[in-house]
Amino acid sequence: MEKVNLNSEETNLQKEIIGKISRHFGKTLEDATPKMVYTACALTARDKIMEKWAISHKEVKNEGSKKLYYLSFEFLMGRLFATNILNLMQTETYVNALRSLGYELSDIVELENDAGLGNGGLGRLAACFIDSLTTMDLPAYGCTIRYEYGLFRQKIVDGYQTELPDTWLENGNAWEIARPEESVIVKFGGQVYTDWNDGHFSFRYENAHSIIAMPYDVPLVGYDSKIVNKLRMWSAKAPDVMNMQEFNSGNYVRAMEEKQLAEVISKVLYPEDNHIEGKELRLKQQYFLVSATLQWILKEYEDRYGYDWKKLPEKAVIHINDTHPTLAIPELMRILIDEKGLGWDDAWEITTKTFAYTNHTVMSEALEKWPLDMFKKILPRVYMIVEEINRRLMIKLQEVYPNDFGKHKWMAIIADNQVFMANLCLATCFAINGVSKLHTKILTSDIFADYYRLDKSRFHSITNGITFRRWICNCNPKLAELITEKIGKSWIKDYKQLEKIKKYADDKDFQKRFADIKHSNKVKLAEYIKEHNGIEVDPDSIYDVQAKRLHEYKRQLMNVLHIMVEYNKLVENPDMEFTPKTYIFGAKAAPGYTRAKLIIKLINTVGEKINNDPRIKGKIKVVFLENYGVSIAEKLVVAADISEQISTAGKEASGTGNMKFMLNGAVTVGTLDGANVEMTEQVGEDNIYIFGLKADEVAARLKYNNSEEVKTIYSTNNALRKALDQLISGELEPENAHMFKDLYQTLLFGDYGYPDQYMVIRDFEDYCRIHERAARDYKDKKKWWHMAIMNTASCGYFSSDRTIDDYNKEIWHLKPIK
Ligand code: 26Q
Repeated sequence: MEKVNLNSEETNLQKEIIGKISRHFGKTLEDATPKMVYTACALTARDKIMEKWAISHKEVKNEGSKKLYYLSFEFLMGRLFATNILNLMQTETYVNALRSLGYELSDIVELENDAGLGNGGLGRLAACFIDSLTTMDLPAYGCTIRYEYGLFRQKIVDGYQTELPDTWLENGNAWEIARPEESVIVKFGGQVYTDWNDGHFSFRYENAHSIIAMPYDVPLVGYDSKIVNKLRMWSAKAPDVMNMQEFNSGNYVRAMEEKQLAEVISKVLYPEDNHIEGKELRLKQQYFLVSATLQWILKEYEDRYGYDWKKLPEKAVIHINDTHPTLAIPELMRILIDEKGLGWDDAWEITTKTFAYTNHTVMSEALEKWPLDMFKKILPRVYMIVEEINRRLMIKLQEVYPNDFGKHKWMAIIADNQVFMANLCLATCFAINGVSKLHTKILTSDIFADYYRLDKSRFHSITNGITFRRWICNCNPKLAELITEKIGKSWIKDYKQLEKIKKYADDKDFQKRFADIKHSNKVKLAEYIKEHNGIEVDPDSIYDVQAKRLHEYKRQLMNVLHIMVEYNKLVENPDMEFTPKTYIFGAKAAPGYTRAKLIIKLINTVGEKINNDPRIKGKIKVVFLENYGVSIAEKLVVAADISEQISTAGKEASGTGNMKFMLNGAVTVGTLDGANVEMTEQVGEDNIYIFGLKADEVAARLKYNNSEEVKTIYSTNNALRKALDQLISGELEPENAHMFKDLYQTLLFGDYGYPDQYMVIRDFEDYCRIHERAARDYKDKKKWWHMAIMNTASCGYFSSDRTIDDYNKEIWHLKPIK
């Protein structure tokens, strides 16, 4: 064991850790496994947070300030230990205490399971928001489901994605505190009876099926902040351990089955993003979360302020993260009317002042709608309320758009035997926002245009952001230190300071140090790749990374086709001028999205072929990293030279991965889509590689069939044609030449006669051109590091602190706790 001189704080921590190992596991330090050491460390950090929490809780209660409830079906938190000790300003203390015990902090943090309770951007955004809110001392609660299994674990077998359950709770969760005493009951199904009592209607609910919602709280610390917020995660429990009637009549299995059926609600996260299937269980999950959360919100309010419900909007703002928690709207109406005795108009006034809604997609297949029959069956009383909201909406629409029935139908909450969740939000919320300038423009000029015309003042554009604490301080500590050395540490909380780094963009010494940090991150990633993929990659090659969900609109397929083109050229001419490249992918595909899974197979097949072809002398390597998630992202963003942000323009609402790479000094190859547009504004056109059709050009092409344009490109672009033909020639998979036929077909002929829906073919030439430019620039080291540094320095605007500041000024109006 290394002899380390500890200060008194470190000595105390060392003792605490040993104490936890002994009291929690009944082991001595010598007998403890590294996982036990991790848990012991986490528990010591938790103690510090709990102490802070007790004080903070009292302060927040005393001040009686307005609170934000951020409802989201996803909170993609990742690991918490490293961020928690960073935010407690204790990282150094842990490094030294652990070293004295014979452990490295950097090894210990790797033993925590990711909390992967989300699919991608939307879930990670919620996690970044809660970090910023807390850091800015704004009182806020995240509200979500405590999925027993988060997003599936991806395993690549023979080049194919396979899915395994994500058993993130297997070793316990050091960060959560169960609160059984705050459990509430959520009711499903049954019948509603209407009574007429004392001059008003009342509603009786019979034969409903009750499920217990039990909360688990995760306390959240901000960076050097005063308050502790929390993430409340609801877990489903059967009302009785088992149905005693069934049990007593000898039907033991049946009794246990019922219990399992109830608990299945919080069992697993749905792995689809940007594509929706109306599954009954998902609807139940939705009602489960919102009903439990609203019961809790109203109880908190009632305990503190009594029955003056009209003041609710002054004390609580409820944010709906995409339409998934929209049922919160009719649920609040239901509770106010049925349980608190308010009339419709009063309840409606309160509801419309309490909810705000963020849209995260314009893709039609991702707009939520529910079959009426299913909705009615599972939520009979809530359905009655939705129907009444819709009835009143239709009366209003007839006034403002007389006899424009097409419009009425488009704006209706109920139409074609379906319930349209976005329209319920649009009809109700006092604020509606898009997540980048371009996205908001598309919302207000296209899919939400009719609502926008009705009342423009409700619409906001608030560009997404990322928390600097995780996405640079934690994952790239050396770069964070270098920045702090030059401009002081205030930039960590004051994003505007970051641009002070611009003056070092051409400084020789700074460039060298910046480049050295990147290089050492690349070496680390190379080791990871060697260990996990068995592939040798060269840290001096260009690391070109595309890491995000696999979706056709994100165009991983265009990336692979381009790699094939480069490879073909090298095979033909092995001695041509070529900067060595390592192409790295990380991507999960929704388990039911066959084409996306086929693209993963293609990446791996092409990779196999290229990585093992001696003719190209290792000048290209292709790596597919298994099980992409928050923790792998942390390793990738710090090591990338080039960040691929190449979605079909108009499709990616914002993107946030783009910002993470930018912050860590990668240069973007991207389309003018989502937040890339604003990244270009911030960093300047010279420091980003923009290519491809613009959103309006794409929209124009999608209006009519473009077979001719696609055909012409196919016949004139020889390199592209060759790569496309390789998909069906059997060259890639000699055993099964038809394997990739679907990809070839969809690009050239389309699913419904519309070829190249995502403009892979039409953007291809420009994409190749921009790549050539980037590779040329990479050789000019002075130029390259200037660009890289400018990216980091221009990223201040994309701090989620700025985003939260915008939300707060425009929508929430929370006051920081003093
Ligand atoms: C809904 C109903 C049923 C099953 C699944 C879903 C579902 C789940 C997740 C629908 C969509 C999602 C996730 C969407 C998402 O992550 N969108 C991304 O949000 C980011 C944050 O705003 C943006 O940056 C991305 O552009 C957007 O794609």
